[in-house]
Amino acid sequence: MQTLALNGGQPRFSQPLHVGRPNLGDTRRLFERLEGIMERRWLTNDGPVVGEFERRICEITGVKHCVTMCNATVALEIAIRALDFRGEVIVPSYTFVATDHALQWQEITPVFADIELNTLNMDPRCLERLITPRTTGIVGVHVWGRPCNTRAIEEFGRQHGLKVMYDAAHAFGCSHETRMIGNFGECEVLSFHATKFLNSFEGGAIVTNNDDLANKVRLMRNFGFAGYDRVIYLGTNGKMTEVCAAMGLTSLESLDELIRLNRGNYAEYQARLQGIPGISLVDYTTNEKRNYHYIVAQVDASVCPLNRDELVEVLHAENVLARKYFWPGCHRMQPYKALFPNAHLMLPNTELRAAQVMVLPTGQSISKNNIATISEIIRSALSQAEKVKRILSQKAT
Ligand code: T4K
Repeated sequence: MQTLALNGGQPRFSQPLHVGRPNLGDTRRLFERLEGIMERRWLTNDGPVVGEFERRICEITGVKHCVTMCNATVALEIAIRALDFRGEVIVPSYTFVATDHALQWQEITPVFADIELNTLNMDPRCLERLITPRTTGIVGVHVWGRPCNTRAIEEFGRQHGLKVMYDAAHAFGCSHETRMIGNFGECEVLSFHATKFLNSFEGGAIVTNNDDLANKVRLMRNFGFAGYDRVIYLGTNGKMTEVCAAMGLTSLESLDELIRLNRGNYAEYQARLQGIPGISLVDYTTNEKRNYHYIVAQVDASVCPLNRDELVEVLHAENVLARKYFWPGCHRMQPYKALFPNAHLMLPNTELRAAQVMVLPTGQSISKNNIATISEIIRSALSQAEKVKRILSQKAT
C-alpha cells in the first residue's frame, strides 16, 4: 500500500515537529535561580521568587494585582468561584476544554455562545438569546491571543447585571485598545503552561485591578489562611511553586526575542502559503501588541482540494504534528455532548471553524527551512489531492 509520505515513502522529517514545543529562556539563569531556591529552602507557599514573578507580571501588564496559581485551570476555577458565578454562565464552546470544565466542575452550567467567523471569538450578538433567569456571568476567551470584543461583551454584562471575566490563557503580552490584556472585565486568567508564550513549566495567574477580588483569590489559593492557624474563607491549594516562578522569570527575560522569532516564523508561513486556494492564516493586527504564538491555518474545503483532516493526515505522515485545536468543540466532548446533544444546532460558526482549523509548529525549535518544507508538503499534497484521497480511502478499508 502507498504511504501518505509523498516523497518516496520516507517522512520528510526524521523527528516529529510538535505544536506546543516549549520555548526556553537562558537555562544558566534558571539554574542560578534554582540554586538560590535550594539555599533558602523556601520551595513554595508564597516565596520570594513567586513574589518577584507576580511583580514583574504587574509591571508588564499594568495590572494592579497578579495572583499566581499552579495552573490556569485552577485559576479559572478560583476566579469563577470568587466572582460567585452560579447557575448558568455564558462561555464559548470553541476553546480548550479547561474553560468549560472550570464551570462544570463546580456544577455551573456552561451555556455555549457561538463565535464570530472572522475573529473566532465569542460573538456578542448571540448573548441576548442565551440569557435566562439563571445566568450569573460571562466568560470570554481571547482565542489565539486575539482579544474578544470586550466593549460589547461588558456593555451587555452591565445592562443585565452580569459579571464578566476572561480566559486570557493565550494572550499574555497582547494589548487591546491600547491597554494590555489583564485589564479587562472583573479579572483575567493567564496560563504559563510549558506550551504557552510565557512558560513556567506549569502555572497560571489571576490578574485584576479589583483589590477585594485580589484579596479573596489570594485567600482561596491557600486554603483560606489569613495567618498562622487562622482560616477565614473556603479555599483550596492553588499555589505556584518557587521553581515554576523561577522558570517564569527566566522565560520573561527572553520574551522580546521570542516575539521577534514568532513574528518572523509567522511572516515566513504567510509568504510560503500565500496564494494557495482555500488556505488562510489567522491574521494578527499590527497596531496592537501580539505574541504571534500560534500559527493557525484555516482550510476551506469548498475551495481547497483537500479538507483539513486530510491535510493533517498528510502532515502527520511527514512527521509534522499539526493539531486540530479546538476540534470537535467542547459541546461535542463529554460531559457536554451527553448533557446538550443538540447544542451544535446553535453553534454553526463553531462547527465550521472547528472543522477547518489546523495549528502548525512554530517557536524556537522550528527553523525557516522547516517552515519552507512544511509549506512545500502542503502545496505538494494539494497538487496530488486525488492520490492523497485514494491512499486515505485505501487506509480506511
Ligand atoms: N484556557 C485555554 C484557552 C487554554 O488553551 C488552556 C490550555 C487552558 C485554559 C488551561 O491552561 P493550563 O491549565 O494548562 O495552564 C495543550 C496544553 O497542555 C494546554 O495547556 C493548552 N491550553 C492546550 C491548547 O494545549 P494538549 O492536550 O493539546 O497537550 P499535549 O500534551 O497534547 O501537548 C501539546 C503539544 O506540545 C504536543 O504536541 C507535545 C508538545 N509538548 C508538550 C509539553 C507539555 C512538548 O513538546 N513538550 C512538553 O513539555 O493541551
